[in-house]
Amino acid sequence: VNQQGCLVWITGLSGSGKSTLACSLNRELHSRGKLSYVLDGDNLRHGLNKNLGFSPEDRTENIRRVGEVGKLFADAGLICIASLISPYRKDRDACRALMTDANFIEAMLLSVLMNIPLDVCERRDTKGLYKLARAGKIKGFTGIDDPYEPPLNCEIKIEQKNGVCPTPCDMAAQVVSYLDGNGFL
Ligand code: GGZ
Repeated sequence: VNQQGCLVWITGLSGSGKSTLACSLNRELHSRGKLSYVLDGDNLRHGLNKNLGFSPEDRTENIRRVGEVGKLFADAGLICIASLISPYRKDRDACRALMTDANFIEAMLLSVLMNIPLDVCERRDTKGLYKLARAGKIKGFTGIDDPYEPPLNCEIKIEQKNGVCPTPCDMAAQVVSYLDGNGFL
């Protein structure tokens, strides 16, 4: 593989479009002949992380594990795309620190913030989870009764323009353009 690995870390609220971006980016990279792989928080919770819930401690452990796995993929030269709410700044910072001392190749973590307002995510409510959280049937739901701390130092921000969310294609293009401009493609 003639490719510099990296870990693209997508953070944001439930329903902000993280998985959609991850999937679209993965497809775009494949079409360019690049090796990439998606680590999706929600999916990993059925396997690697199935013993974890949503307490602050469990979220921290969830993010730590995905960070470690992502580091391995990046060390192997892949563009690894991690898609997790990862609501706490300290947990994301720990992943970034982990990557800094990756020793095989100079792997890097790029943080992507899905900067989509809570009311937009809540209106989408694709899985009906916000409704359950508002009704008190899910406790500790991110954005409702558990905090989301946006990154202060992200490389890429995905945002609405004139109240319209970018398409999956546009979001992927924004990340691809960053990767291209920084020697990862
Ligand atoms: C947030 C929750 C919760 C609580 C279940 N808070 O939108 P989804 O449904 O499909 O994705 C969310 C997923 C979050 O998993 P992560 O591994 O990304 O979270 S974290 O990074 O915080 O560890 C959501 C669903 O699980 N979900 N309960 N209480 N999201």
